[in-house]
Amino acid sequence: MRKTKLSADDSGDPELEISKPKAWAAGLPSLTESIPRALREMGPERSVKTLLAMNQKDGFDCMSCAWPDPPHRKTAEFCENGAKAVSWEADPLKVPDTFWAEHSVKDLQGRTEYWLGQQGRLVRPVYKPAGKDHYQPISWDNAFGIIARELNALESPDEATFYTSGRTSNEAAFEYQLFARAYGTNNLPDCSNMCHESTGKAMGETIGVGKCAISYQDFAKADLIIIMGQNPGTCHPRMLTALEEAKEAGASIVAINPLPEAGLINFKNPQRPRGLVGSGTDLADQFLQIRLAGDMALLQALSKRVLEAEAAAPGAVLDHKFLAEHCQGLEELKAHLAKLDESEVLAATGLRSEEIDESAERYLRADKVIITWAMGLTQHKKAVPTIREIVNLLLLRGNIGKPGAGPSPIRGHSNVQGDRTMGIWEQMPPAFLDKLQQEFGFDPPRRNGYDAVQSIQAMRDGKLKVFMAVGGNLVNAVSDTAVAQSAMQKMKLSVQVSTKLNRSHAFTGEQALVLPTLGRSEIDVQASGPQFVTVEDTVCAVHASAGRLEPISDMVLSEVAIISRLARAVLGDRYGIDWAGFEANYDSLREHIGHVCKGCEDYNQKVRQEGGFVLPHPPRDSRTFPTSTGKAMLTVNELGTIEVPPGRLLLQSVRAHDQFNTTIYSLNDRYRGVKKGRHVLFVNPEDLKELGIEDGSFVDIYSEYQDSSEERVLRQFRVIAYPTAKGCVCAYFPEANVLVSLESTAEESNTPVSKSVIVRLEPVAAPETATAGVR
Ligand SMILES: Nc1nc2c(c(=O)[nH]1)N[C@H]1C(S)=C(S)[C@@H](COP(=O)(O)OP(=O)(O)OC[C@H]3O[C@@H](n4cnc5c(=O)[nH]c(N)nc54)[C@H](O)[C@@H]3O)O[C@H]1N2
Ligand SMILES: Nc1nc2c(c(=O)[nH]1)N[C@H]1C(S)=C(S)[C@@H](COP(=O)(O)OP(=O)(O)OC[C@H]3O[C@@H](n4cnc5c(=O)[nH]c(N)nc54)[C@H](O)[C@@H]3O)O[C@H]1N2
Ligand code: SF4
Ligand SMILES: [Mo]
Repeated sequence: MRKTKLSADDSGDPELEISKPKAWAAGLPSLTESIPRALREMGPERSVKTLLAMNQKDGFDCMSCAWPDPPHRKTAEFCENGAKAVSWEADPLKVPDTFWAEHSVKDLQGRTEYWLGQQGRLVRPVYKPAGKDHYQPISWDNAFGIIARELNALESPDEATFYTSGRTSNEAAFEYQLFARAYGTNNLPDCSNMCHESTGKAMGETIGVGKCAISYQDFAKADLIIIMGQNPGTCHPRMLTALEEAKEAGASIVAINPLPEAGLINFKNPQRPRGLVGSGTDLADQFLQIRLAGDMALLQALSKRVLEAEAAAPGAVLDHKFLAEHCQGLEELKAHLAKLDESEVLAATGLRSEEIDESAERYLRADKVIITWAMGLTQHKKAVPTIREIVNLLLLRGNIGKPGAGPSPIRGHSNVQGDRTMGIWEQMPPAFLDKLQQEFGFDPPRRNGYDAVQSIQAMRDGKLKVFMAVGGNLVNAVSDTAVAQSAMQKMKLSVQVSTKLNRSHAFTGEQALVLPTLGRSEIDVQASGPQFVTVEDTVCAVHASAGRLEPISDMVLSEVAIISRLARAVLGDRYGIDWAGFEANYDSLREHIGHVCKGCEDYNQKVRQEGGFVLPHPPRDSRTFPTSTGKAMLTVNELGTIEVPPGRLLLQSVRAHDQFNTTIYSLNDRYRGVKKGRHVLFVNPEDLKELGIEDGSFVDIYSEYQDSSEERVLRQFRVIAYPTAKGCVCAYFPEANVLVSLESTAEESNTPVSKSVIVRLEPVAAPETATAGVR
């Protein structure tokens, strides 16, 4: 059967092909790409069963991104990347039992993510004993016994850390945080620490809720949608449908990005006949090609222009009633922005004054404005103040808590937002911990735990001994890959609950366990019968999800079952929590969720309503702002710009079209014109000329993080002349993580600064395996 197995080391990208980047996204190629892939990977029966059930009211939630489902579903309610995600998960190929004897851990270390993912589904628990270099099959009971032995031997529960990736269901997430806290620690890092943490921090402080303040229907009601630091064509493809509908209803769109991303410019809707063959919809009315990390300056400049317009026509520009009733901090903001230096803005953004004027005019002409954003804003040193500036700009004209308006962070993983609602956070507020105490009768630990970066630092520094992860691939997703790998290798025990192999299974503690789990596409039957789980999307809509496929193997357990059995092994009957009851019937978990989690009252009943329910959001629903002052806060943020020394460039890392985070579906990035290779660096042609580097040649990329003596380098990357903003280069995540110092994190949110790394390029000879790779 199928499966092109690439060699372990595909550096040099021997078959690399480069073509012109695309101006448009989706359309026919998205169907011709996704359907054959599904058929090839899953076969016809599984393809029909999965694709037609995906995102349907009685089906399962797409496991890829957190984009919401429209109120009225079509028969095929998925995009190309949703199809890739389910094809990857519902792969009928199994990692054979013989695999573990054939491949040592050392051997796995030499394999790429792509190769590891191609080996098929994990179907039995495996254990790597101390001093051995091979995993070997083990029974579930013995696996839980080992975890219990190691956890119960620790001097303090704070010597263990419990990571979650955002695919985990609400039920499993609630149970997992309950287990960690009953065991005695708040060490609950998650992928959100590396993702929208900056958003949560900025919005929590300024409007009182760290989540998106609009509903799906608001897109079609907006006059203006500003898309900042986001690549929806690849990362939230069905958002393009919502944007197309908004345009048809009269909205204009401004896109702000250093890269002219395909979907931002034009969209050919694969769900409509004319989208398949025609020229599609021009999406962005204005494209601002901003420099990396220039957004804070731009947002301040926009707010300043709004305030100047008000000064020129007093009473006609600001939403005075809203500001007076609901906000505070206007005078301070005015005084601060009056001092804003336009030349600093132009230097930081790389934009012309007229471009900023035009955006400001668009903002002033619109009564209802939505601003969306993703990793292009959250993974910078000044991410939190930048997002506070989004809030400033919106508040000035009352663009929140009314139809068609509001701040709209677009989440990444399909249930990353739900996991937080369920209590996966190293710093859950006291109100949540009090509820937990009332519900379960034990006093949860109150001291904040470690986040993702702090966990790796604590491992490196010998403060942690056990690492456990429900999903994800922390070693390869976090910054400073080499540091993360060796930090993990200091653990006494590492445990990964996973569907497929990844590099976190290759960099392990002294002892290691890999526990195979069901995916979302699979039927989950427990003692009380078939179960469903629940998830929350980026617009706070919660709904049920039930798989359609027979499980890959009867050896595999659901995440809820794994956590339940683990808790029983580790805690016995401590606090009298009915872990076995949770596993038998997920309703019992949902009963507790209803009592503990904010907005989840009557959870069992509400998630059974058709289409689920939407969580309350006071700023969105009633312009109530649960901040420390009870008002929405306009804030003063000191502009911080990055000084890039001469001859140096600013590097960001992005996702290719054929990947989901560290999962690599193929080595192609269709929209950017790259095929069969990932070791590439996109550079502005003028920068190449200034540096005397040729398009198609090879460079070593050195990161120049000031406070560090360590050398961080990516070797032999091929340079591609590309229309990125001047001075700004781009490579792929996760490869580029090697360049991000663990200590380089965003102020206030501690998110790795993956989108602005100062780098130096050094020309080198082509690797022996490289071919011309020409256009
Ligand atoms: N197919 C697919 N879908 C995904 C994922 C995936 O890997 N693959 N991952 C999921 C996850 S977890 C997440 S968090 C989301 C991520 O969704 P995105 O944030 O859209 O993904 P990135 O590839 O990180 O792209 C960042 C975008 O921001 C731009 N950018 C970078 N720096 C700046 C800046 O300083 N200013 C501005 N204005 N723009 C900037 C980049 O050019 C790029 O277009 O996608 C989710 N969906
Ligand atoms: N340089 C750089 N670094 C980044 C980013 C960046 O833009 N640039 N982005 C950051 C962001 S936004 C994020 S969200 C993180 C992502 O960090 P993670 O969430 O840790 O990484 P993923 O690659 O999404 O995890 C993939 C693994 O999850 C497992 N898995 C898949 N489905 C399931 C399931 O249903 N159950 C279980 N138990 N396991 C499953 C599979 O084994 C798979 O290999 O990376 C961050 N790192
Ligand atoms: S937009 Fe996101 S959630 Fe929707 S089908 Fe595509 S990948 Fe899945
Ligand atoms: Mo993310």
